[in-house]
Amino acid sequence: MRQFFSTRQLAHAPLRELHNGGFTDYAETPARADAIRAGIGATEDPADHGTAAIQAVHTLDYLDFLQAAPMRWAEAGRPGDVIGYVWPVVGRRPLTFARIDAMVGQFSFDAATPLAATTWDAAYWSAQTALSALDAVLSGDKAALGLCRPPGHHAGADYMGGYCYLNSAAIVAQAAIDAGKTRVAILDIDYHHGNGTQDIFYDRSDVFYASVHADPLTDYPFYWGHADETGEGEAAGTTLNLPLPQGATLAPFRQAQATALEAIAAFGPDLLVISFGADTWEGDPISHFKLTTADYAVLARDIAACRWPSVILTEGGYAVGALGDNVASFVSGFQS
Ligand code: SP5
Ligand code: ZN
Repeated sequence: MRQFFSTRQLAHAPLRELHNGGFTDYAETPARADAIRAGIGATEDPADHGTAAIQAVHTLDYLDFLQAAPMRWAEAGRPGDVIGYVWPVVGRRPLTFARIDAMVGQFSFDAATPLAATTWDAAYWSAQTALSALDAVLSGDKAALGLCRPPGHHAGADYMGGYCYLNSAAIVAQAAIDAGKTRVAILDIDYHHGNGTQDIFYDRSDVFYASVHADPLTDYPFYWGHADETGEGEAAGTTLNLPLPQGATLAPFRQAQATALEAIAAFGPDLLVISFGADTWEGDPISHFKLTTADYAVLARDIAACRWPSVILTEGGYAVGALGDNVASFVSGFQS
């Protein structure tokens, strides 16, 4: 399987995040990418596809914000990374602000996603990595892997959150549609619900979004990923959320994934995008499922058996010491 990664993705390295009432060490570290590379072996540098595919998913205002906010933060005399403290929960209006604190609230949904001067380039190359994996599949490969770090599935069209800035899975799904695919499915098996991906395609009947994740009543991102969210308008029925309780092992996870795969089969995709997070692993420091390293090969075999051309993109997974083995297990299952 061809595997893509750019070392430019490593420069994004926030130190602290606001969590549970205080600052704590940032969990989404560059060391995660090094660990995955050590586990999966050689990767190819992605090609530079430019910004068109990114702009097909994200708004220009948001992309300008991601690039300019760190400079505005510094101009305001602030130390460290851009981080918000106020959010427009009552209703988001298209207001234009000069003050950085208002801007960051407008373009984010949490305080756990710091933005640094190095973030844009790293997120840009994470998206290019995803697009290069798509290229490999569009040119005939059965599957390809994009080592997407920073991850993407929490980022919406005009907001960052959950360590995510550019939504690589959505960018790939949209690029596949723009390349002539008519029906694309996204299977999201990160521990957390991919609220950004769901939001981007919630009213789109040509993209099916299915996710197995921790019940948002107990786990981040709390406000999205509930079972009654199923899509809207002509897209009703093209979103499928399968929340599981904390402590879930392979058996319930595999069963939920089978339910997702059946629904995707009924949809009839000509391409599958997999948002793969290894934060479902039993030792993950911020998550509460109980999958083992060997379980990832089982899950991957079940998906590969469906025989859809597949673009695999990495999302979360914070047990750095096991992350390489966990991603390698998933890749090995896909190929066996
Ligand atoms: C892509 C992804 O898996 N994003 C997950 C974002 C979850 N953020 C909320 C939980 C933050 C916990 N941070 C603990 C840091 C400990 N040093
Ligand atoms: Zn996650």
